[in-house]
Amino acid sequence: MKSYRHYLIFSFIMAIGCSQPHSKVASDDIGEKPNIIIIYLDDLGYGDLSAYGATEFETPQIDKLAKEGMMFTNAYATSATCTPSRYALLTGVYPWRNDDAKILPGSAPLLIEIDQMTVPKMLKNEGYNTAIVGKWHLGLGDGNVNWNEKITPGPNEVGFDYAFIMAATQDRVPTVYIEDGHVVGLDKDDPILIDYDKNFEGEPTGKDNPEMLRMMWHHGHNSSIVNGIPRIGYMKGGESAKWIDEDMADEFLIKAKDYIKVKSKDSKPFFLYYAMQQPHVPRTPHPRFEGKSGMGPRGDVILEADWCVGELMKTLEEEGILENTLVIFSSDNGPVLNDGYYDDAVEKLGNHTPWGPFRGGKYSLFEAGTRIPFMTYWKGKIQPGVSDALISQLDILSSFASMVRSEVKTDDSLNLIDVLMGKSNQGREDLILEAISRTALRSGDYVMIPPYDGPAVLESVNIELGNNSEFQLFNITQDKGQKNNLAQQETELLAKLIKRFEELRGS
Ligand code: NG6
Ligand code: CA
Repeated sequence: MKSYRHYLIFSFIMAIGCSQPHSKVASDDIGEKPNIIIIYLDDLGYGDLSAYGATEFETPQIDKLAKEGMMFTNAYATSATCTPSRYALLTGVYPWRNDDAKILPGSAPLLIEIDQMTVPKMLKNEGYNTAIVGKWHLGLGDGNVNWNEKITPGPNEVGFDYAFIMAATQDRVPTVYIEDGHVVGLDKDDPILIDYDKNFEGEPTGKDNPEMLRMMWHHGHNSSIVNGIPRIGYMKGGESAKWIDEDMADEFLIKAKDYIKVKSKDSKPFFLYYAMQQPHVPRTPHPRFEGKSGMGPRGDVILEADWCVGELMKTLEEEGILENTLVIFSSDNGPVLNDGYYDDAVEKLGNHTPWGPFRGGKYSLFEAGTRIPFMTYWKGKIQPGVSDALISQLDILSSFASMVRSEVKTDDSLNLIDVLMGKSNQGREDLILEAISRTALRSGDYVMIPPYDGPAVLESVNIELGNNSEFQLFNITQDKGQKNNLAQQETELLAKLIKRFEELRGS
């Protein structure tokens, strides 16, 4: 209510005091403080939703957000892997500015500086209650975490009032939930020890004890065994705290729903970052979803995620806050089939194309690495539509800041609130794309990839990385599959884009 009153006073002053017309910004959204939910999937590809063209299964709940909200077709994650994308999403800073923003082990220290601005911090300053439920993967503690005591700094120190997280990924130890800095269900007499270099004496591993496995590793993932699944990193102890993989979707959903139910009765607005684990490996659908996609566990967990989104949206409706909640849906990077386990993702794919019309996938500088599904939904506020405006997850910080009338912005994060609200099609002119520390430029209709050493294909996952000894230039609007390298023929354009790339990269 307070914000609305401010808005009225502001409008009144504008009306009496200014002969100038109002700014072209959609002024009726400025000063609004809706609840905000970011639903963020892990490794979900552009082509993994029926709204984005998947034909081999249906994702009706997520499609509803796309069809009844704004569905973006030129939206990007900041990076083709998780940690850097999540870093940029929360900080509004390009991940390549931070040398440590790479896929982190579960024992890595907190990547975000505690005095750094973040989306939750900015919203908290503007009166929001803030929470994360789900995957963190941005490091915890100071690099020498004792998992048996309070784990700090972490999400609570970078702006989240409430945090229920897994530290890194489903395939990395520690395989436990952490709630506001404390391992959930820990028995102090069975302390957790974590090591990413060497095993603890006498503990079985995926490498030496294949007879104990119910999911076989393909590459990596052959260290400690938890629930019959071999992981990355070594873990000892913490038996009572270990998660059950098949229950993870339900656990996160229950926490997210509980948070919404409590906070919807509060006078403050809330921000919930619901960071789901699907369809990252190991893919472990709840038995309710097993076999449902006919595509093996990868398809099944996408259907599971779709159901979770539906349940979350139902909760908003039941709590009567659907019309007061802005929901953003996206994914942290492009798709991968075999990401280290034999789980039929390749064998049972059939005609499904997780990468949509694009080339590459997770880890790739080609388009499918970072072009992801993205939609904004706000019942009654955002009119259904499709937008081809160029936007990045980087832009969330400055856009939300503008909406809630915070002064916060970063150089990298653009205020595109009108685009997110479907009121303008004026997106970015350009954007730096990143994939495992290599960068490229998207500018207008074009993508320019500078020469990079290294293999053309990451054999273990069978994905083209985008490396080439020559410059690559594609018209990504006409040539979505990046088949036609224009670098030789469009030399002037290439030179212009190289210059722009260097300006943006500051090199
Ligand atoms: C890689 C893992 C992969 C996945 C990825 C992180 C190996 C061989 N591969 O190193 O399975 O965990 O890291 O994925 O260990 S991400 O989506 O969190 O970036
Ligand atoms: Ca990911």
